[in-house]
Amino acid sequence: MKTKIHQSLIESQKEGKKSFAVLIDPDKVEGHTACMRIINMGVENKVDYFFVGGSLITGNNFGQIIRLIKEHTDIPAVIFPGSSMHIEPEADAILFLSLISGRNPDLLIGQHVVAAPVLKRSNLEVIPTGYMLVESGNATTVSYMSNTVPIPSDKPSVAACTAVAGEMLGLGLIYMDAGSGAERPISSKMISMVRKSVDVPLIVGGGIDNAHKAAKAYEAGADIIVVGNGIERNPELLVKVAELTSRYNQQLKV
Ligand code: 1GP
Repeated sequence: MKTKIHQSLIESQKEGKKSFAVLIDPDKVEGHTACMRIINMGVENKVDYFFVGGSLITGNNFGQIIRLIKEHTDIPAVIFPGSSMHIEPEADAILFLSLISGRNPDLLIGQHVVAAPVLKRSNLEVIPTGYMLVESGNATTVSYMSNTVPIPSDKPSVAACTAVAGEMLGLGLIYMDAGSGAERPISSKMISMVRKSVDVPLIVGGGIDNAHKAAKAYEAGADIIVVGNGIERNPELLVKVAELTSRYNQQLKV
């Protein structure tokens, strides 16, 4: 089984290096030009990953976005799936998300059984990921679509125990998500408690719509941050978060 991207995330974490993933939600980029704009900005600013996906995809441009990324960049295209329907063999990897904050068996194991034979035949790197939704003020698409109750934002110990259980089950990444367009990103306290509780790389996303929030997530212990909605509204945010990430990583060299 391929482990290249996962291994690289583990190496980066060991070195204290931060990574920046730009989330492209296929329903939110309209047309080739808009998509290429984000891809080109990602290349110019050396983002680490493109995540592609969302909890609900209504259009048919998912595969096309992955192909554009593959044709124009060496930046890995990582599928962030909402269901077993969201598999595109041309991508580099897929986050094989188990929604461990919820108690919906379909998203803990059901969709995975359906996806398994397709993934087995593909050349995709499958990265087992403990996916944790955290309450963020408003009801997000993912909280509604997943039919689960997110972890209360003021219960960092619940988040920490959930992450530890995920790690004990062998999941190789933890992804804490406040949901796309979240009113409030995940608190520093919760990120920091989860960071101290597990050894696997930690992804944080949802509601990071300015560089200050991105910095707070990094400082609290996120190894990878994911920004989608904020970049769709203001593409310059991609430049700012890339600069921030690069500054963090430069400090490691001195
Ligand atoms: C959502 O974590 C991602 O699942 C990114 O969230 O779109 O709010 O940046 P935003």
